[in-house]
Amino acid sequence: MERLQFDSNSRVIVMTGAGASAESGVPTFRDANGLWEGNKVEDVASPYGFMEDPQKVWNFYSQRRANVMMCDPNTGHLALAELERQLGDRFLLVTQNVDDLHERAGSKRVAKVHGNLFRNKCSQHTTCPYVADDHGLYFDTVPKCPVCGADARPEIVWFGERLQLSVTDMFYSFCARAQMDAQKLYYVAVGTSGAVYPVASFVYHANTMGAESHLVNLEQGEHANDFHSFHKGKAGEILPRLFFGS
Ligand code: BJW
Repeated sequence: MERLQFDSNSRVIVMTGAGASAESGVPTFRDANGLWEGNKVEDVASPYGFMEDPQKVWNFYSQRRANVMMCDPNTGHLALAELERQLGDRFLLVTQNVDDLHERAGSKRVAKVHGNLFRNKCSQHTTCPYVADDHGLYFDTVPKCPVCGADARPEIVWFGERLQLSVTDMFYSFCARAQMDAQKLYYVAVGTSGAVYPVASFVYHANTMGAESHLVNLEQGEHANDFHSFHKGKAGEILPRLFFGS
């Protein structure tokens, strides 16, 4: 595999999915033994599921929190933190992952497009502003919003919910800036099935903006056809070679 040769005119976006955390021990969503196995998606990852059974949803997320707290960043996370140190503001990390492994690896600027497993918000978030960090586990209780008393919920983007504009804007304005500054744009997606929109369509936008696009993934699904190059393998093995040649 040829190393990507970035120079002072390169602008790089890396977008990670669940596969980037798989080698750390965080289950993916759609693989065998994936997270949805045994749970109907709409029962645990939708506003409707939460309304129907908040305790069931909190049990699921408390289990997820407990698991992630026992995991450590892998060599893929570390390579991305190093790339950010080298490229500074010409690098943007977009992640669909709600875990905190990128941050623990040292990544500073992370656009968490699907939210944050370790933050809560109010279930009445369209009218109540409450949002706070929380590493608590709630297997027997549903925590309450301290502002209005409604149920609190994880700050995660569930199906049918809009992604935060301020976060997706980081991606679009980073691409636009490459064009304004006549820089060469790279878009590298890592460990994602491309099953979930709108993030699966980011590669189309990047390609339209002139990016050279790469997918690093364990398996070559249909999503690989959307990219100029496909690199088959584990993120923790491929990323250090792709970025640093070792
Ligand atoms: C490795 C590896 C290793 C393993 N190394 N690789 C357009 C068309 C069709 C549908 C829609 C559309 N636009 C919107 C929709 C609806 C919906 C959607 O996309 N549905 C699809 C199922 C079709 N999208 C939404 O609802 C989104 N909202 C929205 O669009 O709002 C619009 C709106 C407008 C106006 C008003 C209101 C709304 C929200 C999507 C939120 C997704 N959230 C989730 C769940 C969060 C809850 C939780 O975490 O519990 O986020 S879904 C789940 O999938 C999670 C992930 O971030 C996301 C993506 O999964 P990912 O990362 O790709 O994981 P996997 O498991 O699928 O793939 C892992 C890959 O890694 C595999 O390929 C492995 O091979 C590989 N791998 N080990 C490298 N070591």
